[in-house]
Amino acid sequence: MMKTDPGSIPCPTSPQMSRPKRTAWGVLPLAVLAAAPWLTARAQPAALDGGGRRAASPSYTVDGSLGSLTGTAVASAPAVVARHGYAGQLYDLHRLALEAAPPVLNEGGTAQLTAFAVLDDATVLALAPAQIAWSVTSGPIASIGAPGIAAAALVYQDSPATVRASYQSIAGTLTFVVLNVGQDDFPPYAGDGLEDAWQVQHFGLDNPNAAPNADPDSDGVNNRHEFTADTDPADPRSFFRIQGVSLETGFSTRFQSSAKRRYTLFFATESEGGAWTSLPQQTDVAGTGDVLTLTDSTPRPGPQRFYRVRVTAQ
Ligand SMILES: [Ca+2]
Ligand SMILES: [Ca+2]
Ligand SMILES: [Ca+2]
Repeated sequence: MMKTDPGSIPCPTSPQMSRPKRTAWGVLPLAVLAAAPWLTARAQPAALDGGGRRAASPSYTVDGSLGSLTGTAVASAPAVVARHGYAGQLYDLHRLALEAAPPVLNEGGTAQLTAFAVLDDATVLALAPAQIAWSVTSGPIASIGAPGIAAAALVYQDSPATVRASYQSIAGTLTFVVLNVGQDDFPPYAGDGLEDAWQVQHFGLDNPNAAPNADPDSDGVNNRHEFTADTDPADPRSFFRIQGVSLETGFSTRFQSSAKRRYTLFFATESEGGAWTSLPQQTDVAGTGDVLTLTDSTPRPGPQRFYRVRVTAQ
């Protein structure tokens, strides 16, 4: 910085008005401030950031780097937002952000739960699993062990589950889906050959009347056959049967169908114990949920013909 002697300030009434100026006018205001006895502040112009080089003034030096001490850094996995250039940071916890990996969990499987603290300045602080207290709010989560491993229970249908995390004074919840992978593994209906969702639909979660050989509606058709035909096992009027036949164009038969089942028409030209043959155009016909008609329009030899209908799950 250039220094200026206050005694050299030009005076309009001085004879020196005609003499050449010997001081640059650009520094005059600073010289006045330095000399004024009623002011204590002193301006010392200098670069504050040398962009990685040393910046200095008569009173201090600064070693800095624009590249690493400023700005915001963001990482996606794990999700972290950090602001640099501060010796320390004071913040308030705003909320918890929770994640599950994988986000959709198979029944009987496990998922890693993770929590992040979202701060009041929108930055994110990663939290160690041991810092979080986890609990199950609802749904088929059998347990949450350390460090944040959630174990899914067996289910009879795709089911939502909600877990809760707490950290210091804040808490958050996360809801995800537990997928029904096996159709016959849900206790106490596991391994009996009947679809668990069908058993729960008609008998609730734990009912001995749901057993395959039981016939709780006393219509002579047990639950195994009621399930195969997707009829109502609690309604004695509901079971699979042929409702009528017609010989106008070959042979036609009609019956109440289920939209969740498929139907095939077979024929035999001898006795019922003979060889059954399916009709190509009447094989695995999708049910409609209404009355369905299957037809054999081809003339068959012999005095007698026999027909039957097979029903299978989709
Ligand atoms: Ca299941
Ligand atoms: Ca079952
Ligand atoms: Ca029955």
